[in-house]
Amino acid sequence: MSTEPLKIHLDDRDIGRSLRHDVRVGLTGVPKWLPPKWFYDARGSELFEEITRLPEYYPTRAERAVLATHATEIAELTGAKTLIELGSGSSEKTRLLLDAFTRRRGLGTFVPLDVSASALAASTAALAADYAGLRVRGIVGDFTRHLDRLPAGGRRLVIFLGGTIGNLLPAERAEFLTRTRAALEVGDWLLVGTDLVKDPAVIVPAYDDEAGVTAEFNRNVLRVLNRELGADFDPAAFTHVALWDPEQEWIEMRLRAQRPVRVRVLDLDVAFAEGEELRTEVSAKFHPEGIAAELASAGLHAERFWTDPDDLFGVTLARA
Ligand code: AVJ
Repeated sequence: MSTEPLKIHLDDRDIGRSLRHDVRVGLTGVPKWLPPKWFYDARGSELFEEITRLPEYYPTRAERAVLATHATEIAELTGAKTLIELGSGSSEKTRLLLDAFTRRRGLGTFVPLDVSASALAASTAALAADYAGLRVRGIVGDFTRHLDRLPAGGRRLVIFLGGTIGNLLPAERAEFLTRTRAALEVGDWLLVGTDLVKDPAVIVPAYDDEAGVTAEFNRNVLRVLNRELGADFDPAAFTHVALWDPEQEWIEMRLRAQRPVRVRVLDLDVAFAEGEELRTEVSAKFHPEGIAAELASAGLHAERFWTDPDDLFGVTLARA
């Protein structure tokens, strides 16, 4: 086993600066909004792990089924020497791929990239202990900003799992894919997981579960603002809303003020009217043809597309 020290492209000062910027822009915007990346402090990451085990939240199980069935094929087709995971989190599903690459031999390095140094330190230590002979080189960074810092050379496979690409708005997604392509060389690969468009009666409960875990996850962003910026949100004054937008084909999560609310944050005095909503997340769903077309516009060629037996979730393997 070997773990190298984390490469830090994002420190607490950068994170603080970008949080303050996002809060200033989002809470003075009409309508109000916040980017979903601020959900994931330690508590938010735990709540998300809990979400992935809920009966209503199908994406994690469906994607795991795809990877379990096709990991060997992915290892063989790509013959990757370096595996790079964007937004790696706990790297749990990644183990299916690492197992397949281990059986095949030839993979030398695993590079998880995540904004959370603590999550990364824990996952790199665990992976290096379990995969003898694998170099684990964690990078603390933001996948929308640090794609130019990926290690060069040696037949690379970049993976972006979980459907997290759906958190980006269409223009951001196009930019992300273009930058990913620019970071790759001809012959390198991208594996991307996308939740698929289906009956909203299946999608909406995944974002509005019976046990209320997603509601707590959603409200957690207010606790992050209270702790990190000294804001005075009362999370109990906001109810969780999950809405399917049939035109955009995405889920929106919002927090709705139950009563008129006034919040002090930074040097702002933010007023919510009763019933006013704060958008906290967009989670886009995809059609197979749309995914291939978006990849192609960025110069990435979809060579395989797999789904789980219930066609809930898609995984695309594309070549640069
Ligand atoms: C981690 C972004 C893939 O959009 O389904 C889960 C986050 N939000 N429940 C998703 C999430 C509400 C999740 N991603």
